[in-house]
Amino acid sequence: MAYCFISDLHLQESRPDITKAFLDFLDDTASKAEKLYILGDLFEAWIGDDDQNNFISEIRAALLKTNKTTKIFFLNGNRDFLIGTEFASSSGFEILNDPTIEEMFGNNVLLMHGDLLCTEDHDYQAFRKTSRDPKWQDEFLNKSIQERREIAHNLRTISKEATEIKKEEIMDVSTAEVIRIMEESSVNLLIHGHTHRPKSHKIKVNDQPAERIVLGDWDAYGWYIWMDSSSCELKNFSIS
Ligand SMILES: [Mn+2]
Repeated sequence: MAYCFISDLHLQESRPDITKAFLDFLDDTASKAEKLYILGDLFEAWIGDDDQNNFISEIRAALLKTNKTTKIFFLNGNRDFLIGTEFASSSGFEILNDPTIEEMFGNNVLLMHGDLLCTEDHDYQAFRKTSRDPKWQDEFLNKSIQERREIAHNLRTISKEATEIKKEEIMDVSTAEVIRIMEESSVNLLIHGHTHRPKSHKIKVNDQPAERIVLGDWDAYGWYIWMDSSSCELKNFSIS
């Protein structure tokens, strides 16, 4: 028995190399696991489950196929926070809350996208709070697809400009917040993505040895974690 974890693929039509790597990964690797956890930012952008095209249909078909061998879980990232139950149920996966605690091989594991850990980024946390409000989401989703596309594009431009002037530390997780939430959740393993800084960090939580494993974004390399009863390893493979 094994579990597989990925995040931050940022799938988009303009990167067919990453889409192909993902489809191959589902067939060759993820389908051999009992469970696949997609920890957010599967897509570069998402403006609602009703915005459909051939590209999205291809991904949905691949997820449905994988779902025959592997149970798939997803938690929303900051790019695809609008993926909802319609796309989830038609693609054969289940949406988890962020954060989620799951028992895995006798151990409690904390799963997050990772954006909640970036507590130093006050502007982003304020936007996150607004955009996760059901009322804001209803209003947004009731706009025409064209209007939503324009708003999403403008938000992206503003966010890009803000990101360029933010300090590196602000864009990373707050170590204090990592310890706080791990202690509060009584876990010794945290798995997340978002920061695009793939690495396994040995830390201490409640004076006990603990680990925080950060998944990488898919670009020149694809990143995943493979967990079984005896090990939990961050792995990568070349895409281009
Ligand atoms: Mn993210």
